[in-house]
Amino acid sequence: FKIEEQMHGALERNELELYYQPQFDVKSQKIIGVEALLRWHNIELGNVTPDEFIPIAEHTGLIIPIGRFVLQQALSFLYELQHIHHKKLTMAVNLSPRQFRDAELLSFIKKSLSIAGVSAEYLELEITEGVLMSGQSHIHDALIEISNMGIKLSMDDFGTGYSSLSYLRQYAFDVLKIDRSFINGIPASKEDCELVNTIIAMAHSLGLMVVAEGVETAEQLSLLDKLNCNLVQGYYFSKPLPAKGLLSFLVD
Ligand code: G
Ligand code: G
Ligand code: MN
Ligand code: NA
Repeated sequence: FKIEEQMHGALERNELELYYQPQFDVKSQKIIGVEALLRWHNIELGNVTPDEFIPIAEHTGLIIPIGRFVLQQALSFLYELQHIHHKKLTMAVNLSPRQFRDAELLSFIKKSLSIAGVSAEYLELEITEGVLMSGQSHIHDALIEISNMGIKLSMDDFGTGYSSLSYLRQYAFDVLKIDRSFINGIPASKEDCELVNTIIAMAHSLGLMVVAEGVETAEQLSLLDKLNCNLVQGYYFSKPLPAKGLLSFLVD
């Protein structure tokens, strides 16, 4: 209850901040983009993790204004990265199921891209199977329109829910992100190695780029390279960083 009560004023009190976790190309080991991850610091509650507050934001509907704030912040930082720091990076933003019930979602995204002055191909929207499972037609239409706009669609946390091949075929996904619970098990667990191998091969057969999440060791990276994984994200390279921290990471 305390979290819900404090969440109502979090935006107005400027308590929300985006962190950015770099994503790297496995072969070149160069940074190719970042994922925006929301952080909340409240005077009374301290740091509250997104796993705690996102479900409450969803349930209360606060995810609508918060999600808009996230998109605007992320796109304005993307402009800065591209046009001030001359880094042609991509920006991945998480969308939760409730945001698709906002009739203005698509027009808001369009307007925000145009105000920020960045082109759609550099924006990637991450969704989980939870978004697709409802099977609602407005979600179907929204996903089609998102890809028609040139925005990249990414399937997040792949392997954890009711991940289904048919979702990947039915919608124009560009990216598949293997959940870090699988990456955690490699190379030690034979089963996880086999699963990761199979997921990568399947994704490639559907023309998707594959991101491994939660890469923490050189051994994991080297196996992912052998399995032809395209991109990696994880503490081995960098934790999520505040905007300033990311900028110093880029120049170092
Ligand atoms: O940053 P961290 O690993 O603690 O994130 C935990 C979860 O919160 C992840 O599943 C992530 O997708 C989700 N999350 C983080 N930031 C956002 C956001 O801006 N919007 C939504 N919808 N989810 C987010
Ligand atoms: O959106 P998604 O569910 O993928 O959220 C990513 C979450 O994973 C973020 O909260 C981020 O802080 C966390 N994370 C990113 N890299 C690592 C990692 O290497 N190890 C662990 N344990 N967590 C990570
Ligand atoms: Mn994500
Ligand atoms: Na994930």
